[in-house]
Amino acid sequence: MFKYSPIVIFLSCVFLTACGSGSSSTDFTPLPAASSSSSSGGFTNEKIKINQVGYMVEGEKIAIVPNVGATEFQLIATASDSSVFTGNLSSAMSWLPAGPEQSKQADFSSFTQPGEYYLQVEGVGDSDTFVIGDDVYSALHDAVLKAYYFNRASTALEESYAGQWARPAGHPDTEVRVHSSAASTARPEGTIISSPKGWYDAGDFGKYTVNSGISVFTMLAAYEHFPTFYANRDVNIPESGDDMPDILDEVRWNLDWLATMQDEDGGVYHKLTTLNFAGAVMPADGTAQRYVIGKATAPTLDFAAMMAMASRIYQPFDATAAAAWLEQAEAAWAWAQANDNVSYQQPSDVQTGGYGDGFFGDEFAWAAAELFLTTGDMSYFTAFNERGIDPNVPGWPNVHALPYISLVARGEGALSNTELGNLRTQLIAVADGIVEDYQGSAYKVPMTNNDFYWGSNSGAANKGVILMQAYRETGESQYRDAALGVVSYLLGRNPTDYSFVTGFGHKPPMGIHHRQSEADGIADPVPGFLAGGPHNGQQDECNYPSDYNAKSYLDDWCSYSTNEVTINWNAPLLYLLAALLAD
Ligand code: G3I
Ligand code: 9MR
Repeated sequence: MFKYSPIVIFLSCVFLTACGSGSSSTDFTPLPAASSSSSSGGFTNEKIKINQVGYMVEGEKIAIVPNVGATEFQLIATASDSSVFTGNLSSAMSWLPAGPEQSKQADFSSFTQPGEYYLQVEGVGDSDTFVIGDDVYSALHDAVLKAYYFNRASTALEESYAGQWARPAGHPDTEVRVHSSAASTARPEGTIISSPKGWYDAGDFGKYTVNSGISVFTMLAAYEHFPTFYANRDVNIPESGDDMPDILDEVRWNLDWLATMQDEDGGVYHKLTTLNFAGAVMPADGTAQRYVIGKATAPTLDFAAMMAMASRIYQPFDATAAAAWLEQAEAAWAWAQANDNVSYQQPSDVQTGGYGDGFFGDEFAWAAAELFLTTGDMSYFTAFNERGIDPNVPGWPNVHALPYISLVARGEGALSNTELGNLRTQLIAVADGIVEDYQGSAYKVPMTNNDFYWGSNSGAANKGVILMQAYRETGESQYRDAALGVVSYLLGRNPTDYSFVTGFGHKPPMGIHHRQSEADGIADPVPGFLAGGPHNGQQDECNYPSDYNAKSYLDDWCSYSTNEVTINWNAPLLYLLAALLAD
């Protein structure tokens, strides 16, 4: 704990107009904490941690006040500069991922008047201003969806859609070579195939089938669960105004590419990339030869699941594509039955992303469930059951929960009440564990020290997706509150003080590991992307401000382990925001 002088702060609040303005007033010099070993989240950076984008009217509204002696907080309306709510701070708590710091919670959940506010606590500067309102995540949701447009391969981004981030087309991918690792009798090494469109995976220009799997699932689930929310949602992409919702137009860009990734025997290529990562160049300048690389069980099953799911969802809009995709899904399923244990091995001449996985039970279960829901063929449900897969928090190599989410959402009528009830109970049990972690955490986020791995922010967001399944099923507010906690964590209520989405919040990431954003000469990165987030792996060997998991984050191009962006990290945030907004 640091020492401070309440009198100095009180006087400065009386005499300085800035004190009540919502901007930070730091007219005192707190003494450094004896126990803090780090400058990140240290005293040069101490402030009240809020959701910088804002809070929804109903549900949890909490800010975190680190290292403070005060016991009370005030909520101040910016318009009148007067206090509208006084609350007690919680007792001081520590959170293992944030190191020895002690923080208190300022809980103003019961205050439900929309407007603009800031928080005041004696001994720390005022918080930044924030909004309380029901539409507070609407623009954010749309930007998170629009980010996929910014990562489209094989097309120019026109100014009318991309604004200052307009750019020439990159990677036509009409002359892609079959790598030796992907060769077959029908398509020997060196065969040229056309495999255009799709999204760049991340800050690199690769297109990876496995990582598309969970991304496409999560986006299509958002549409399948909240069709009304998406019906007239215009995010200003070239297809806006056609007869399909924009989210389906956007995902279609990737599905059209995926449909070209299947070999003639039904097996599916693992990825389409160059042999090495490009430098920090614009897409149009990444001109090295591209290859389809590897053919394996995981990409083939992910493909079967995605195409089966897409087939039922696009059926009302494009019956021809829907039929073709289902045929492709079934061919992929058949290939995987005959090749059920082929793991991807990175060839020695290839350096691009691995996305390797050695366990396929969850991918089998997921593909089986999607094929069942699309065809009604019970043998697929039997195949799902035979795998004996239990749900858990999803990630790209771990799709155990995906079949549960689809079956619970869509299984009514096709499954007995007992079958559905069992699936539902298992999914809710995962959410219950997440709620427990949320309630016990000083930052009110369901993240334990073990959850901080490469892409930790997506782990948090995926917990939010699971929580919203339980909320949809039960209507119990504890699940929604914990999901709101995840959103607040990602948007600034965290030890780094960053709102982790580009373009949103008072302190968003500016140096994401994203080639276009690094190379385009524009100060602001492409908006709407969720940064990977803190963890102490530090694989890129950049200079991090702290080794504590929740503080080991660097907003710099150098940090590809914490500050890259990818399609599978944006997707759970998109789902989470859609679920909250559609409620
Ligand atoms: O599987 C182990 C697990 O058993 C263990 O408990 C856990 C603890 O750290 O680690 C798990 O392995 C991690 C693996 O991801 C699976 O989650 C590795 O430590 C971690 O280093 C690995 O990170 C992956 C990273 O590539 C490096 O391979 C990220 O998940 C993955 O998102 C990222 O993907 C890259 C693509 O290759 C290329 N495109 C950009 C993309 C994002 O950075
Ligand atoms: O830029 C690459 C990023 O997209 C990947 O996620 C990351 C891990 O595979 O690798 C990055 O490329 C780095 C390479 O691995 C090592 N040299 C520095 C590259 C980034 O500048």
